[in-house]
Amino acid sequence: MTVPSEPNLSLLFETFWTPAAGEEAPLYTVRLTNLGATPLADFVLCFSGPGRLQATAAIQNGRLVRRFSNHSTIAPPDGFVLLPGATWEASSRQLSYPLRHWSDGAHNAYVVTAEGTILPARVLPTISTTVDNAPRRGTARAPVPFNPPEPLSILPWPKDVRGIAGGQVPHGLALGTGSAAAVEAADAFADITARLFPGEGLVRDAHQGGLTVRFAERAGEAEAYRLDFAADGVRVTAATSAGFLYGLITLGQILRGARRQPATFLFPVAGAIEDAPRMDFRGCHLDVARQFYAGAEVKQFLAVLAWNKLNRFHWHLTDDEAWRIEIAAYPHLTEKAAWRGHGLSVPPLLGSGPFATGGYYTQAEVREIVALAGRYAIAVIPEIDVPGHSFALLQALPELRDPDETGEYASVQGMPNNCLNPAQPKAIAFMETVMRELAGLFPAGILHVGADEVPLGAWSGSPMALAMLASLSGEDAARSHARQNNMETNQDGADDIENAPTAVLQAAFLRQVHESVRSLGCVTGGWQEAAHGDVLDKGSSYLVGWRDVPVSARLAEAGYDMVVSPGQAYYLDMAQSADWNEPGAGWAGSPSARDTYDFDPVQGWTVEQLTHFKGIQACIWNESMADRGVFDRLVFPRLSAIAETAWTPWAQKDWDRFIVNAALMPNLYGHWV
Ligand code: TNX
Repeated sequence: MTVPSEPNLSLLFETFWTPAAGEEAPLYTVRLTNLGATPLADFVLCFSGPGRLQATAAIQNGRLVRRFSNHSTIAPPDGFVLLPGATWEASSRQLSYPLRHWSDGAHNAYVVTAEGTILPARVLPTISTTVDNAPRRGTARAPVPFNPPEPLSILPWPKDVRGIAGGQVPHGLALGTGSAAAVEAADAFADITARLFPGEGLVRDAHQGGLTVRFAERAGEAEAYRLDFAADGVRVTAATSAGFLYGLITLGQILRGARRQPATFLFPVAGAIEDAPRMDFRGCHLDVARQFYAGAEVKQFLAVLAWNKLNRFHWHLTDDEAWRIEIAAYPHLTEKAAWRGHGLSVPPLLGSGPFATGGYYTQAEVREIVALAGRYAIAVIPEIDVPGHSFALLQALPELRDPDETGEYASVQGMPNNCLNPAQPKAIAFMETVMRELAGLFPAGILHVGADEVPLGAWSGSPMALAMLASLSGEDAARSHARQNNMETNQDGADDIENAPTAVLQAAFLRQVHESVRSLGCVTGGWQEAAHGDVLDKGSSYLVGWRDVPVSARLAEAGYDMVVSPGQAYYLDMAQSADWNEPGAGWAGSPSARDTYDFDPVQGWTVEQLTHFKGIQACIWNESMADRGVFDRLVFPRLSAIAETAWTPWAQKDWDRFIVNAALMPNLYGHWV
């Protein structure tokens, strides 16, 4: 790879979106301007972002050289020279889906010359030619009124608050000593507050004005706690370090509220809070494959989760776009599949840029993160997303493919041949090894194996898989499946595999993987599609329902333990309104913070179905989270809305109280509106 060596060349890349109007198809226009002093000839232009051209899109004033998922390479008409000051404009009306928000457009672009020199361009946010274009970034905060619905700043709101009377607000909390569990919680609390609110001195000694906090032990529910307020101090009573930590977090929130908004919130000198969570599983998922988050960012995020009393971190470690965890037995994975870049085995995608971009976590770093999460009362659930979503992995380890596979099928994201092969013994052995290494790293003993979005045409050109299918479902099924190969219609969307031969093969794969997870003494997690073929043992597995709202109750009815996370309410990558200038995705809708808060995850569930309800989860997919300002806008305060539904009794939820208290909650990167 050559680094730019043309000091006189400077390029500007702009994109424009004109929505469909009447009979007229939509129009996506890209514009490259030469702001330098040297003419540019004989080049191709590469760009990527969530939105993508169709595989065979026609280009006006140019030609499509290559489309790989959302990475496009186009060339100008033959003989074209981009003179200093001049602009080349090309366009297409054929996209896989219409752009809905500014963040759907290209986020990165570069030129490659005939000699192979890479020239990065400066990229501006995609402009709509029809509506307001001020791209929104940063967390929105409601103003804090003088007369709040409740005079205490707490989120999620506790089960029972009684006899509260306000008094002089202390400057901080002097944490006493107590049992090992209390000391552990006090240390974790000091650590969390130092991370989230550095310099505020929430924890301070008595000689610096800290109010005395005493600890008392009691038997009872692990995550429950009680706070007793008196003029000379506060007593925290709990059964475990998690309970003590949650008591301290409530106390810390009350104190911050009263110090930062003294006209609005009080600090109690009398009264009590008795609290315990509504749900056992209070989760948040983070995709670190599409965008990479360094260990430091993950640790900071864990502190944010703890402050919301969330207790499960679903760590989406692999996807088509990258593999992010060191596996000792397969060093190629992180050498190759953790990086995207021009000419690498995974090209630049989702705006990641021409030069190697990405990263991974070593096992030592994973242990550190898991240990920190444990101190914050958070169990970490790693996900290895298979058999679909495995393009990066298969680029690093092509020997896991069927060597005689021919033809192409593609995923909904336009990824070619991206599935681990159920009939390839090396692929199964790979999974056994990976699961064994993970079981040693993640003490919570829950291993999530994905199983989402396997394309309808998966394995349709693999003789090994077709032979397996013939033996499981007969020759007719194998023949019909083979006809899915090289079908253009596989490109954008065909992933509804229920009752298709594809599901039979996926089930055969999952049966083997689940068996190895069970032999390690671990529980298997999966997305809802893992139910196809009904091969998971329901006593040692759980599913996450995501595609629509009714699916979770349906699968609970079938006996699966369910975590509810419908895209329509809990996918934090969805934009918060349908407006173009709001960032985010839109396939599942555009839930506002209010919509997310008001969503009832078990509405209409029967008593029998409710026995399989484990809890809820926020999902942070991030194809559209081009920068951290977009992350802060999309994730907050909706993360806290989900946290309050997970913790607070339904009858005690109150939007007006919530949105005031949300204004005092931390975000991750400090981007506020
Ligand atoms: C669907 S949710 C996916 C992800 C995408 C997400 C974007 C799920 C199990 N699969 O691969 O990132 O939509 O919203």
